[in-house]
Amino acid sequence: MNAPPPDKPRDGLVTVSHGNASLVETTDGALVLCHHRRNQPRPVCGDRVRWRWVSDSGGVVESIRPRRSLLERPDFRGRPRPLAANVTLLVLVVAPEPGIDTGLIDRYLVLATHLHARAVLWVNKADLLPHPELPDPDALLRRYAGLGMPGRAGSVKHGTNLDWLRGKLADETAILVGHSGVGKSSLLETLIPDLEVRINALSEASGHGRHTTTATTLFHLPGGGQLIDSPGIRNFRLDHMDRETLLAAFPDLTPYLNACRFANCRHDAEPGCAVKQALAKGEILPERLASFQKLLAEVRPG
Ligand SMILES: Nc1nc2c(ncn2[C@@H]2O[C@H](COP(=O)(O)OP(=O)(O)O)[C@@H](O)[C@H]2O)c(=O)[nH]1
Ligand SMILES: [Mg+2]
Ligand SMILES: [Zn+2]
Repeated sequence: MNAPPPDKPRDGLVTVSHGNASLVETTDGALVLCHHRRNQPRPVCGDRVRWRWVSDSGGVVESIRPRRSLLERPDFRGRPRPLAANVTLLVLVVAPEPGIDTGLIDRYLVLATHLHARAVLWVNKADLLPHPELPDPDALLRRYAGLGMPGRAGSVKHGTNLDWLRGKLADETAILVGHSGVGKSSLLETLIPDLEVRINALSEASGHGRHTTTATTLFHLPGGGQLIDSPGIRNFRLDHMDRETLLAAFPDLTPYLNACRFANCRHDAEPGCAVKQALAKGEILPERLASFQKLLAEVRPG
């Protein structure tokens, strides 16, 4: 590739960001290693950037386009560190093995609300259903569909219901999240048949030899849309989110939370507790209330 100097800024998409450089996908679909400017915010996976050539093989990121959203996770000191930008869809993968933790689903629902992103629930390993430790996947899927997180049970192993998921992914910038062992890597390999070829192209373009599978990376889907694979998303806390965001993710509880006799009701043993009454009548689920109270302790007060 020959660069006509002096080069003008061009549009690009950050595929993967290392410490001081990003692999930027050009509008022609080529990958260019672009260094980051010092004293400038660091681009992350999913960022739309302006970049330009500085040599015949490499470039520099000039600026980051305004972000639609920024997904962060805490670093070792608990400070939020940017992980991926412009995510529009969270794909939460759960599975009967290693087991389904509804608290985790509730947590991701809050994250989606915080990002103004859509969310879908993929119950993987449906070939293992019915499962003695999993109550009723249909009830679970109905519950979360009612909360704005539509879902399906399917199997990567048997290829069932994958077209439903492909349909949800088209035109989105999606990120795969969920516990280790649920099948995220298997899903990525199925959704992107030439994954290995693409990973090799990334390694070659970054000049680092092997592409590290621990780096948050964006892949294009054959049916349109982009999928971000991020091993780092596993742990995240809600401390940088606010109470309003949490409430917005619990529309099933909000009608009751302010209806108790005492404004400072802890929904424990106080008389006239609307939440306890709703629980007794089966209008709200104990699991959801437990999630809410746990998450409330984590969010920013106010
Ligand atoms: N029975 C069954 N096993 C699956 C399915 N999808 C993935 N697995 C297996 O689950 C294990 C964990 O999968 P992996 O993709 O590494 O999960 P990850 O940790 O979320 O990336 C592997 O042994 C997979 O072969 C499925 O649909 N059914
Ligand atoms: Mg994996
Ligand atoms: Zn109460």
